[in-house]
Amino acid sequence: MFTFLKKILQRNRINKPQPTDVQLNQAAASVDDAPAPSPPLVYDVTASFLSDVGCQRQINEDSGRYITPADPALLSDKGMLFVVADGMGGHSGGEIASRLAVEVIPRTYYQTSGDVQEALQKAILEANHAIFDEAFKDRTLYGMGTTCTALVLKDGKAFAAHVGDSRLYLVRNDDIYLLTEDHSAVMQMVRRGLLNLQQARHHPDKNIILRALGSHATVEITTWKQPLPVRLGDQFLLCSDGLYDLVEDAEIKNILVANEPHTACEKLIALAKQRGGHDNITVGIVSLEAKNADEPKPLRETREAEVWQ
Ligand SMILES: [Mn+2]
Repeated sequence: MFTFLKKILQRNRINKPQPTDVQLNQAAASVDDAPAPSPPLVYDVTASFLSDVGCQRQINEDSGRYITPADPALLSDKGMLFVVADGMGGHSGGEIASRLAVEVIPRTYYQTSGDVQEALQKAILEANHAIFDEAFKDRTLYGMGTTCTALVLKDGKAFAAHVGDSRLYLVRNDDIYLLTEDHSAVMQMVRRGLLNLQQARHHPDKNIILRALGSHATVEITTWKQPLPVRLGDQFLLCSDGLYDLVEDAEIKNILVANEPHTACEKLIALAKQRGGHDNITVGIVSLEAKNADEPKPLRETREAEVWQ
């Protein structure tokens, strides 16, 4: 395993002592010692996204979406995009903010040529503007915002960007790794040594986030300086806090390892609801499998996340 990758994964491995100041973009600082994959990694991607209102809320303010361009040239140029957004704000603000995020980010991303990470960053900034402008036009929506966690898979590499407390995990070789660090008040207290991770999990302020898309004219986006090389068998999970508040990382891992993506999404949501489902729950699972050369899979159409209740 490449040294830099080992460092990322060890630093972010769940159930190991975790440094609380993990910045994946720093951990992934050098790929100089990484040989080019030869032959290139060939894989099929199976993805499933489900979003559920939960047991206590009246409306679902989460949104999730994944896109595999039907145009082979666009797929080759920009890869596949996966995004989860968890909206907040009065009236229907949260719902509108998260929906705008999952509309504007893919549209802008696929219209922006060039570097993947730059295009992703531009797309998220564009979503920030769109949400902020919408709130400016309709004062009942003032202050609405959304989290955003986005993943791109292209040429055997994963690129990510996030704002807020939605998360990206990786399940690899029967381990689970948290690849994002929540932009939340409790995680800041953990970094400062005021709370441990277990206390943070149950803290009354655990839902206070420090950054959101659309609530201000500008936003600071966390991205990786280097992409993460993927492996066959890797499974990525994007989720809103409605899942990880109620389901432990080890449980998430066990469900992903034992089930294909759609079933795993259903089981994760069912488990969160069984435990109270106090928030909306959105889960997206992206699984990289060996390509079956005899049965080429048709390219998938763009699909909205399904609502499963
Ligand atoms: Mn939430």
